[in-house]
Amino acid sequence: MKKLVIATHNIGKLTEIAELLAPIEIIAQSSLNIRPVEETGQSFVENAILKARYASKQSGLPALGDDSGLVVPALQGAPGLYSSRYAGINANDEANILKLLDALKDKKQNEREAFFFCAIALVRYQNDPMPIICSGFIKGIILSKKQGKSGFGYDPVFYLPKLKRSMAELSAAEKNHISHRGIALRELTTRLLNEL
Ligand code: ITT
Repeated sequence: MKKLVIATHNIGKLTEIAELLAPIEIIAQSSLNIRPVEETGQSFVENAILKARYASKQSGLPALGDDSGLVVPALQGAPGLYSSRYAGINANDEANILKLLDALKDKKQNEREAFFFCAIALVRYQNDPMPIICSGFIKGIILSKKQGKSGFGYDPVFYLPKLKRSMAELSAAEKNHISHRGIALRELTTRLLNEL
């Protein structure tokens, strides 16, 4: 597989995926004028497949979908599938973080436990009956204020106790090494190599 359409409009995700999948030539779906598909699934995996299939249908190329988010068990799994629009349909990272910190403000320390989860689906063609599905997760603690400037999304409030830093205080390489997306994409590359 030489060319792969990446079914995301999120620049942060795209950058991480490009680094982890080199030397495959990746094509952002926005550069092909492919609109985001409606995310109607009930799980990250279902939405990752929806994104990949739609991008493959529109482009005629193999495509990869990433559906990911932050899961806080003490908030019944929120923001979950709605992580990118937690504070509203056009919410930015700042507004989403503020809403999260507000939702957790009266919670006990052990209720600030959270997970980043990432599902990756790769379809070789639109109707691929055996998409490659990989996933990864990482556990952390939600801080009460932002720390660090790297990464994207909820990274500045996602604290990694073992590293004593937030995800936004890691370099891109350090984040890729441990992150939910890094884990899922390394599994994907192993699976792709086994197909050659
Ligand atoms: P696409 O659908 O175009 O891929 P999106 O940002 O809407 O972009 P999702 O529906 O998968 O993608 O939502 C993912 C959200 O979860 C993302 O916007 C962040 O708020 C959060 N998220 C996912 N991975 C993250 C990471 O590595 N670091 C911080 N936040 C992350």
